[in-house]
Amino acid sequence: MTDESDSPGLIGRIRDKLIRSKQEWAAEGRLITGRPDLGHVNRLPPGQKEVKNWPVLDLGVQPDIAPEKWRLQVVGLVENPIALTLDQFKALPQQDFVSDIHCVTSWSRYDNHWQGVSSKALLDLVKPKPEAKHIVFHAYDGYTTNVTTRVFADDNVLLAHSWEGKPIPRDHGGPVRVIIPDWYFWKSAKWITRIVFHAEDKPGFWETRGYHNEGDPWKEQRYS
Ligand SMILES: Nc1nc2c(c(=O)[nH]1)N[C@H]1C(S)=C(S)[C@@H](COP(=O)(O)O)O[C@H]1N2
Ligand SMILES: [Mo]
Repeated sequence: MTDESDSPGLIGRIRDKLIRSKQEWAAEGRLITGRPDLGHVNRLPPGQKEVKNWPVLDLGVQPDIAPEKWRLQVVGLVENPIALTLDQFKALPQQDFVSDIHCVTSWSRYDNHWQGVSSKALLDLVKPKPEAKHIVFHAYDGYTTNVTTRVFADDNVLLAHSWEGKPIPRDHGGPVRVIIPDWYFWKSAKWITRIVFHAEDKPGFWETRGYHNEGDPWKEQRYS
């Protein structure tokens, strides 16, 4: 198996201190303004600041996946489970996307140009069964995060391999990462390797550590 997400020791190597401080933020309700912007009147969601750079945030393990070793499995409650190589992934219909990033730690970055495979194209390929209402993303660093199949099916969701015309660098989740612009960025798994469809919701890494189960920036769904 090329999937190292289940190998022992990965979670043990992650930055315990960073995780603890983020959990403290959650416990304190840090950054909550109490003024949600349900009508999306402002481009910048409440409590956010625009940045021009692109900060790196992860658990401190940045897997180095050789392109020929990379695999994407899309499995679980689907009619056609698949396991793709990077070449096969890049042979799927490609699309360009532009979207803003909103990280729960308060930075937002406008107008990111992505290229990759739309979630719709993937869904057409695997054909989720009617009961497959929930998805868990599994990454090469052991990270997981959950979304509903409905959110994944949104028009602006993709599996991206390029940003601003260049391959997504390793620290930002290359060779391939998820992009879900309508949710805080912790839902956008870097180093994606497995997408599993479930009947039941299965909260992921941050969702079981004090973060909100959804994550709408305009509703300030930062913490649970
Ligand atoms: N595999 C993986 N994906 C991840 C994370 C992670 O630790 N591992 N961190 C999440 C969080 S909390 C954020 S804010 C974004 C950061 O992405 P960036 O480093 O490209 O800005 O990745 C998300 N996806
Ligand atoms: Mo984050």
